[in-house]
Amino acid sequence: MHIHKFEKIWLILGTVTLVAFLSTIGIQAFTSPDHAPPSDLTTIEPEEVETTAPFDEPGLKKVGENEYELVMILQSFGFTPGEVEIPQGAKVKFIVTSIDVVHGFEVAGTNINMMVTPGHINSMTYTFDEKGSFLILCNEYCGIGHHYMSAELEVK
Ligand SMILES: [Cu+2]
Repeated sequence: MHIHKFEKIWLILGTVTLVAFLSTIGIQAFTSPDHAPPSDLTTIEPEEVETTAPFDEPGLKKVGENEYELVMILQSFGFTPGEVEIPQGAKVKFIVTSIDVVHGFEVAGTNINMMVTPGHINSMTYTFDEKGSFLILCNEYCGIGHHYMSAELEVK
């Protein structure tokens, strides 16, 4: 069987590209920390969120040298607490859950973005290197008042 020279080149190029891309995905899946298992494997009884630790005391807690935990409850149509002040340079672990329906937890301008499902606890860590105000918003349509659902995060 005769294969034209250009066709051979394209076949080799296609095969090499495919192997390169699949290898990249394979290597990344096992080595990149960004591909850790999802945080929401921890579960919670949605009816008992407000009486279960750490959600019985929502807010910012200092857990180490410039390290904080921010516990937040999401409900239609707001966040508890609704305003948070964080010192500049602090490493913050967000721990969030929903008491009613599926909400979104996004800190605009950062890569913090979680889908918050009732019955599950989500967490994510982020370091705020620069001062400024950040808007926390719900980015999953959760009902008629969804567009009012936001909170303020101030890095001082
Ligand atoms: Cu919403």
